[in-house]
Amino acid sequence: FYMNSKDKQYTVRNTSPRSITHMAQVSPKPLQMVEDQLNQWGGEQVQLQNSTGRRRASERHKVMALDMTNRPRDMRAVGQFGQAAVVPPDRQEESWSRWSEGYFNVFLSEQIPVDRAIPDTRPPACAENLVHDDLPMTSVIFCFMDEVWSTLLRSVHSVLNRSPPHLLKEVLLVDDCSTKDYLKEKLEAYMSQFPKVRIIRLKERHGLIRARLAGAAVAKGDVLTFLDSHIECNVGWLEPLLEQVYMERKRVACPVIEVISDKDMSYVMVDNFQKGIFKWPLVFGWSTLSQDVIKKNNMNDSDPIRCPVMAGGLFSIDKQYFYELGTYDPGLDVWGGENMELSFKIWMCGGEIEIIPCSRVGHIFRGENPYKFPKNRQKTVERNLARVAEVWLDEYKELFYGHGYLHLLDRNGMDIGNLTEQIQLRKKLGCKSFSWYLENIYPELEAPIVKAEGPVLNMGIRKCLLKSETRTELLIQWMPSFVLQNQHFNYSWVRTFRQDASCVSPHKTGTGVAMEPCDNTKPHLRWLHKSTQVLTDHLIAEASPQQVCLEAEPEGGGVFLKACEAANPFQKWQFTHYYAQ
Ligand code: UD2
Ligand code: MN
Repeated sequence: FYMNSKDKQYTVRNTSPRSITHMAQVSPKPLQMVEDQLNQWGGEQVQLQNSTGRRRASERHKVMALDMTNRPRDMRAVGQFGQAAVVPPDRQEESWSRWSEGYFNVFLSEQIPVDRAIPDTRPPACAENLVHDDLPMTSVIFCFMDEVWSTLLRSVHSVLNRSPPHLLKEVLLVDDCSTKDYLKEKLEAYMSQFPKVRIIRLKERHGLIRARLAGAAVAKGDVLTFLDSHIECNVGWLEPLLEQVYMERKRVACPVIEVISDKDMSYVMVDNFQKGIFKWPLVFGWSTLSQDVIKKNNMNDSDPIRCPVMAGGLFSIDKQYFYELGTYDPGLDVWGGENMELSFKIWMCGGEIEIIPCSRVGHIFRGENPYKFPKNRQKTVERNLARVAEVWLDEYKELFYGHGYLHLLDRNGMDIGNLTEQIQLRKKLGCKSFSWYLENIYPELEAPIVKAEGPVLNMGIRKCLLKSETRTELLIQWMPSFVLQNQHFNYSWVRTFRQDASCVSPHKTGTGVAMEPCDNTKPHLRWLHKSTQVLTDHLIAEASPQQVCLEAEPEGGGVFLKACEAANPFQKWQFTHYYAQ
């Protein structure tokens, strides 16, 4: 259902560096037609309809028009129109027993038509938007490992049925070495009905990341569109993605990811104005734009939203640009972290990531991965994230390690692989720094580079620490009226206690303390320190077998290590500034 309205005169936005012919409307939603169709279908299932056949313009946003691209074959089928499906009482047990086949309600998924209609959840303005009629064609790439048959089919049908044929080059099904018989035996036969579908069988398990690369390598479209294999594309999902990529080839366009309930398979519309973000230690999440931002930028619910990071699964990218960027780091294993890697790479190397509210795709979010990790899942994701941190985060990688991944720094038993190529690629592309990224793309993120800094006051003697210029020992000195450079210390996220590149280290023998070159991989350089702006606490040498603490000599000018005593004020220290707990 793709309308090319030749009878209208369109003013063309003059922002495109490319030539423009004329424009076409994105899967329009002529209301009268929706209503006629609804009235013709009738039935109590269609609760979204307005049977009067007329409605005021102000009511329009309340109405979710039904997907007209795909007139349901069976109006009364379970789950039709994206509604919740119910397991009959006598099939409950069966339904539960099949949950772990995909970690969602596999039983219900099987009852639902593979080409069901879903409500058109786009903001009303979307149907009136124009797109160029010479948009590039895309290859849609699905990678899957043991995907449930019914959801895989529904994913493919939603693409075939709701993509304008002239924009869909092909659908690539990259089978990442599935073990299920139905995927081996039936898939070719089923898909042979659809000339645009190609199946690629990987001989060994590649993992999601390298499977995507295998798909990209054989893709014939000018744009690559990656999708998870348990999704449903909504009406008009493709045109706005391609339009954005076409307008700016370094723009990576993501649809709004809506929710297909894992329990009842209903299609759930998500809130508007959400963007992809991360929190430390590189955990993906969503954040709703504040009213201030929306007002200040005069934003409508259909305007693209700039995202610091993408969720990972669903996006369109210019194929040549993807290769210019060096694709994904091929050293990433199986699953996880690749969305961070690609996001940082895109922003820091001159591109941009946007969520396009006019493009909407439902996705089944699952509580567990229905496939095995060749190694352990936790270790795989950690390793991937450490690669990303080492290549892209500059000095901010300490925040990543400090928020729960300190054990990765010691590198005992954890080989994160060779990074030379990735680091060279970053240089070759002339990418900006991570601090540029934080300042310009993700200013809301709290990312103090150290936990605490400034002169360090001892609570017993009320003097500050000083790094001697001539000796390796630390000394204690009266706080002068001006702050000496060698009184300025940092307490870092990786728990080193340092001045520039010198770290405070417990002497290997005796009770003294000395400075030595910082090295984050050395556990003996770590200190536990829990002070805040108002509370003071100890500095505990973390690697010492007995708890030893830094203590100021009550009389002299030195410091030494002694067994920790909770109430001893000479063991309590306070930095001048604290940035985080
Ligand atoms: C999210 C992303 C997913 C990916 C992942 C982090 C969305 C909606 N999904 O997790 O695309 O970015 O975060 O890496 O943003 N698969 C393989 N081989 C494997 C493992 C998985 O082909 O070894 C397939 C799998 O069948 C599925 C896709 O990769 O189609 C994504 O896996 P997922 O659905 O388990 O990931 P998800 O949605 O939890
Ligand atoms: Mn998924």
